[in-house]
Amino acid sequence: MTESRAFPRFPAGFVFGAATASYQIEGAAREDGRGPSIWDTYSHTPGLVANGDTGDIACDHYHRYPEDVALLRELGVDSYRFSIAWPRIVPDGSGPVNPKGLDFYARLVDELLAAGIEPAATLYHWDLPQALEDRGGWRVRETAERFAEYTAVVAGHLADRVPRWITLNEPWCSAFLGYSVGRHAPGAREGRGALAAAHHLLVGHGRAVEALRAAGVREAGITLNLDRNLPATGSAADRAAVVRADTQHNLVWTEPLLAGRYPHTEEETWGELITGQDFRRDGDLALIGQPLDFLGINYYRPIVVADAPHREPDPALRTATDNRYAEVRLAGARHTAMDWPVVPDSFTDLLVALKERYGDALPPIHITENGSAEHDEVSPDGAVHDRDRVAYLRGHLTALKAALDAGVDVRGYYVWSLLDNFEWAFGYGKRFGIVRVDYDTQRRTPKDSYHWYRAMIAAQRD
Ligand code: IFM
Repeated sequence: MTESRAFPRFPAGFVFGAATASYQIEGAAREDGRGPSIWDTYSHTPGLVANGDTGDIACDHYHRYPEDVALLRELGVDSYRFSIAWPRIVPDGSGPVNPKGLDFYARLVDELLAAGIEPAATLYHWDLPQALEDRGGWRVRETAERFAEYTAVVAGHLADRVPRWITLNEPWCSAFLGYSVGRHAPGAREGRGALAAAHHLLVGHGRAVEALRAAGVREAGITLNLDRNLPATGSAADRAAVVRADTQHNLVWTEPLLAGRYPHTEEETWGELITGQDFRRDGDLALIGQPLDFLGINYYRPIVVADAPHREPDPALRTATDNRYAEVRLAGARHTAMDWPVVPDSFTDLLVALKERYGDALPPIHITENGSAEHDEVSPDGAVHDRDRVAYLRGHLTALKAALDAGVDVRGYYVWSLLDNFEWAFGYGKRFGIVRVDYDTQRRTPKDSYHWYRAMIAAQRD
């Protein structure tokens, strides 16, 4: 299984890493002055998260981080991507800073550096302080300002030791799953609110980049979950549906970030983003589109899209999503435990298409997440022989190498995830880790995929 000839070979200096996020692994939700976040509120609301799961304890990483850093060192990664919990640093969203929160991340960073691992910090992986949501959340511009202040505090403390910074993780999820579909915190189902959230997240990103630059960080970027949308058939209607899906999921972010403009009204979608919204201000596009050192991309699967002209629009959502298309199951593909199709070639195609669209305006790319949830079982020998995850990782790393060979400037790859963890509305039922976590005992067991990834990294250095 671990013969080196089976491994794709990456250029010298290519960064291999593993990723996690604060609410998904830390636990210690009420410890050392941490304030409540929107995910505490959401997960404690009956019926919203599978099995009533919450992040109260999660992987108890807050206490067990030395063990987790030891796992990373043994894995041989160059870099570890973690996120900082805003409500640990500024428990009320504004006002006093909590020194114990800063200390926790300083200890984690020091532990990583001592293990020879470069820290990569995400500033916002969805755990907004509840106090800010109570004042309007991402619907209001004030939240973007508070985000910049929090960023300045954290960067002022850690910029000397953390070279790579990510402002936002997957703002599409924050804006649309959070404020339109209601499947993520804060669970709102609004039209205009979601559009305002999308815009204010981008403004917050721009203000945070300014704060990171002022603190002298080496690399600043943002992470997007970009979709590879495929037409269900070759019909003109399905191809038009793909344009609508691309506009809503991808271009709404990449156009302002990389091309300094809002997306066009292709297929009459997102009209509201084009015509003047009162939450927009002069200068916003310049702020949002300032140069980045890298673009983070999270990729998991393609989405097959079909025209759905007769779908009844949901009045609450009609200004936020164009639901004149539907997702279709991809016949013939293996599906993961998330029911996501496994199509590594789509990964190559997504990256090549991005390069074709943006050319030299596309900054170097880091794949900040890629991985799969599988139906893992513990074997009688105590091991987890997660063959499907190994095949997924092998396929996607090979597809990534094909994108490099096609001329896409990709500098790094972070597997999602180091640990099994709290998979948002799915709770603990979905396992993405290359290390199994027994949630009763908190015992960590490296799976076969961990050993495979370790051998793959080691093979690069032969
Ligand atoms: O677990 C999430 C992560 O928080 C964000 N990107 C997708 C992952 C898998 O769903």
